Amino acid sequence: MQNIYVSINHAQQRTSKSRIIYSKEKWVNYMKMTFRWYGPNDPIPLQYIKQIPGMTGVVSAIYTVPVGDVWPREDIYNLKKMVNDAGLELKVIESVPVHEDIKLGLPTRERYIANFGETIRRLGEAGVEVICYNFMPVFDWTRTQLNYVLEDGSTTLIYDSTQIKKIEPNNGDLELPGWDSSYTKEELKDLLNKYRQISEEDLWSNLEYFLKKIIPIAEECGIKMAIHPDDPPWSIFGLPRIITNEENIERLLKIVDSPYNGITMCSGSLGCASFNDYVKMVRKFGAMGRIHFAHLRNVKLLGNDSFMETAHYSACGSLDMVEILKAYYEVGFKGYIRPDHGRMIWGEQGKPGYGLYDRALGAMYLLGIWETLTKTSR
Ligand code: CS2
Ligand code: MN
Repeated sequence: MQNIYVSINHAQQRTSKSRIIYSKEKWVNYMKMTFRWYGPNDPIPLQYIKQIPGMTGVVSAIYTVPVGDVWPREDIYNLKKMVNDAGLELKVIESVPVHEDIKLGLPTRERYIANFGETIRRLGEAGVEVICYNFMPVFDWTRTQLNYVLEDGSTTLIYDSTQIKKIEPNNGDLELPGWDSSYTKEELKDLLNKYRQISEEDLWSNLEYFLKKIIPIAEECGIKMAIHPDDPPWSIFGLPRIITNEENIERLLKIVDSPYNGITMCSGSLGCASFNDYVKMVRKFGAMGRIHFAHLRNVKLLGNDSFMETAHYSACGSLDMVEILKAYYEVGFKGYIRPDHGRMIWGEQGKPGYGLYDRALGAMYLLGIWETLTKTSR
């Protein structure tokens, strides 16, 4: 009993002396901390996410609809209700997938672009503000191992370029860790063959075609489109990749010069290439008001185009999180932010990169830096 009283008195005293008012401070309104959640099948309960201090919402998607189909209103509202009932917001969707026929520029793209537009409208009706998407042919993020054991016993995702170079995907036999392909061997072979005729410039013109149809709809609905950079930001398996560096992002932004045509600045994706200066890009694109969503995680460059993902803490990787957040702070970033991939720690089992613990640590670390910046800068 006594112990309890002592500790309460102590806490009260400290609070009154330093006048800490936690919830209503200005800095909380600057950027909004979010967490990626994979829907009802995610092993992490929404309530646990809500328990992370400073969490305003989750970033999620409808995972049951085939790529290219319109998202049913009912599914969108069910997801929103689930999230809201847990006291969280659903303002960012990651991702609405872009059908391969759009990236390939096939005549069938008309139908898929129309469907994408309709999904934007429906998400707008549900109060969504930002849609994250990517334009990477066939493969999303690519790694060679998902459970690389670090010295401290935690596990992480790594990319070993020598292993990637040995893979010959064109025979359709490709097995990549984490790549949950819904394609049969024949379909994959066929798809990769179709891309053989697609150069980088072709991919640019297919992206242009898509953006010119989609951005006006996004504008009408008040939804900010935020393209995710390619991960890693270079060509793999001979497939073109274009959202890779500062120059190309600038080119993308000019295709439709609208604030609704923006980017998801992913530090881990852009930062694993030594040719990218992530901080410089945040300052540049942030000042232009074109960053709508920030993914923050650290990576350690291992040389030779290889890298590993690390804890968010600057000392663990090659990126300086304080410099990064300073850049966001100084450009007056008011968008959504999330810790990106984390390691698996404390024996947690789950989706590699998307466990609760290390991402929660990441979120708190990022908020700590942010709070410090708001109280020490002017
Ligand atoms: C990755 C991607 O870095 C990341 O966030 O996990 O899968 C990302 O979610 C998509 O490329 C966005 O469309
Ligand atoms: Mn990312």
